[in-house]
Amino acid sequence: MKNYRELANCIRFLSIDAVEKAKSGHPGMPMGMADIATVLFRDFIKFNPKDPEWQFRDRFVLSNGHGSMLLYSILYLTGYKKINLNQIKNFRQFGFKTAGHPEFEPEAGIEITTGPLGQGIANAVGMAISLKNMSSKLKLKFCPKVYVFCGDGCLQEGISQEAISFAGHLNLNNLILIYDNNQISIDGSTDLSFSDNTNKRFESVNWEVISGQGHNYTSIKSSFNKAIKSKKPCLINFKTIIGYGSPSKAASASSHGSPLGTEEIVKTRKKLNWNHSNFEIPPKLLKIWRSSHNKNISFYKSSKKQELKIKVFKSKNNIKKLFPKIKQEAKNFTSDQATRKSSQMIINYLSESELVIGGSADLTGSNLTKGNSMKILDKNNMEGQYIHFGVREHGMAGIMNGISAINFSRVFSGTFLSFADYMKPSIRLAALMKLNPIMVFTHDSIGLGEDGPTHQPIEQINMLRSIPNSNVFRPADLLETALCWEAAISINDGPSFLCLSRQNLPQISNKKIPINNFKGAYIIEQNAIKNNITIVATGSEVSLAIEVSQKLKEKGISSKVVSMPSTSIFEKQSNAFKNNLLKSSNKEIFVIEAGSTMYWNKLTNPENIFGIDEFGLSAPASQVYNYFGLNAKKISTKILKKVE
Ligand SMILES: Cc1ncc(C[n+]2csc(CCOP(=O)(O)OP(=O)(O)O)c2C)c(N)n1
Ligand SMILES: [Mg+2]
Repeated sequence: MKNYRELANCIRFLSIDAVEKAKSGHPGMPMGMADIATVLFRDFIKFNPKDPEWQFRDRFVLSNGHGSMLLYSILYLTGYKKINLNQIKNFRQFGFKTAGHPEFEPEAGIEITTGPLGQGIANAVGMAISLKNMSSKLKLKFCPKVYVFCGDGCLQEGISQEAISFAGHLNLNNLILIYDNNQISIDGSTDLSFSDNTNKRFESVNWEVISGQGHNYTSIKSSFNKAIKSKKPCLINFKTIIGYGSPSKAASASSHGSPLGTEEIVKTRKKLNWNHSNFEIPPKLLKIWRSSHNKNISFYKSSKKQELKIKVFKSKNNIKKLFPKIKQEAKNFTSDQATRKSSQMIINYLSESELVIGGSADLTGSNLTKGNSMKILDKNNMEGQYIHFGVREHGMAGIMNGISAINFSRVFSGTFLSFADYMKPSIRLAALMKLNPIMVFTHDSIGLGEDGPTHQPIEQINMLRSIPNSNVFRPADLLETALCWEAAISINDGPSFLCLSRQNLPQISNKKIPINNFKGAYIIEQNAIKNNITIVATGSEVSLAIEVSQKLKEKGISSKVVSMPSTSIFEKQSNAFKNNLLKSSNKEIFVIEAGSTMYWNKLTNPENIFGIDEFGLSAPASQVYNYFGLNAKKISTKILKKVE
C-alpha cells in the first residue's frame, strides 16, 4: 500500500483546486472519502477507461453526488478520455462535463445522475438487480458488482430504506454500499437529527455489515476484501472525517459546501505535505493512477469476448416485432374492457420477449401488470421477469432508473395514478437522464369511484405532462392502448406513462386510428365534411365526447371529435398537422378530460374545458362524473350556449 496517501492526495487537491477555481462546490466529501476511493479503484473495482462502456464492468455510483469532484478526479486520474485536466479546471462551467452534480454519461465514466440524496442507493439496487438478471439470462460465470458511495444524507432519506430493504430481500450480494460516516451534514453534527443505529438497521434487513476506519489503509483494504466475498448485500460503515487534511475545517460542516479559501488551502497543502501547484499531478503519481485498471485487464479481455451474447440475446428478443400481431388482435376486439385489462393483454404478448421486465408496487391484481407467462424474479430466480416491488413506489421508480441505466432489459412498473406523486423525484431524474422506464398508472381518474378522493387522481396527469423529456399516454380502448404501448417501447429518450382506466370502456377506435402512423391524436368521429366545432378528449372521456357530439348533431351543430391518446406525441407533430386536425369552421375547440384543466389552456379558453379542478369524492363513479358535470347532457348544453 505504498504511495496510497499520495495517490489519495491527488483526489484531494484536484477537488480543492477545482472548487476554489469555480468559487463553488463541495470539497469536504472528496477530502474525506479520498482514501477509500483510492483503495477501491486501485485494488477492487473492475473498469477500463479505454472502453468505458464495457458491459461487464463493475458500476460505481456516487449517491452523495455533491462530492462530484471526487468522481471527476478519479475519472481523470484513471484515464477516462472525456474527463481530462481541462474538464477539471472548468468544473461547474458552461459546456463542460464536470457539472455541479454528476450527469449521466457512461461514455465519460458517469454511470448515473446523482444529487438528490438517496436516489443513487435505489439506482444501485436497480443496477445490481439488472446485472444479476443479465448474468443469469446469459448464463455467465460471473456477475459485475455495484459499488455505491453514500453519506449521512442519503441514509436519512426515506427512499434509502425502501431500496435497502428490497436489496436485502433479494439478497443482492453484488451490491456494496460504502457509507461516509462523518457525522456531519449541512446544519452541523448529525446529532441534531439522526440517532439511528445504522448497522443494526442494515442487519435487520439481511445485509452484511462491516465497520471500517476510512483513513486507515489496512482497515479499508480488509473491509473491501470481506465485502467482495459477502453472500449478502454489504454495507461498509467507514468512520471518516469530512474535509480531512484541512487544519481548521476538517470534521466541520464548514468544509461541506464551500471553497476552503486560499489561506486554508495553503495550510492544507502544508499539513498534507503536498508541494505541488494548483492542478498539478506529479507524473510519477499519474502513472500509477493510470495503471489502476491493469489489475483486471485479463478479466476484461476474456469477458469482452462474451459481449456478443448480449447482442444476440437482444436481437432474438426484439420487442418491437411483437406489435403487428398485437395490433391485429386489438383491431378485431369488440367487448367493453378497462384499458388496464387491455394493457394486460398486451403485456401477455410483450412478455414473450425476455428483455421485458415488469412489476408492481403490491397492486398486481389491480394494475394487471403481470403477463401470464411471467416468472417471478426473486432471490432464487434472478432470471425472472416479474418483480413484486412491495409497497415501495419511490424505491421502485429509483430501482427502475438503475435497471434502465444498465440498458439490458426494458422495465415497466405498476401502481395507481394517484401515487405517481410518490415516484416523482425518480421520474424527474429518469427524464433528466433520458432513461426510458415505462410506468403503468391505473385507476386514472374519478372513474375509480368509491375509493374516493385520496385515490382519485386530479392533478397527476398534468404533473406528468409538465416534466420535460417525458411521454404521457391516456388511451381510450384496446387498440389505442396497443399503439400507446408500441410508442412507449419505441421511445428511447425519456420515460413513458400509461394512464389507464379501472372502469370498462367501449371499443371505439377500431376503424378510425391510423395504426401504422400514430401521431398522438386523430379524428375518431366527424359528422360533416366541414364541422362547426372540435371536441378533444382523452382516455375514458373519448366515448363521452362522441356522445356529446351526437347530442349536438341533433341540435344542428356538427362537430369532429379528436381522440388524443398522447399529448406528448401530438406536440411533436408539425404545426400544419396540429392546426389541420383541430380546425373547425367557427374555431371553437372544446376539451373533455376528467382531471385538472391547466394543461389544456394552451389549446383553448378556460370556459371551453370540461375537467375537474378540485378534489374528487367518494361515491359510485357515475355519480361522481355527474357531480362534476361530466355527462353528455350537461356538456352539450354548455357547448350549445356557447356556439348558438
Ligand atoms: C433530496 C435532497 N435534499 C437536500 C439536498 C441538499 N443537500 C446536499 S448535501 C446535503 C447534506 C448531506 O449530508 P451528508 O450526506 O452527510 O454529506 P457530507 O456533508 O457528509 O458530505 C444536503 C441537505 C439534496 N442534495 N438532496
Ligand atoms: Mg455527512
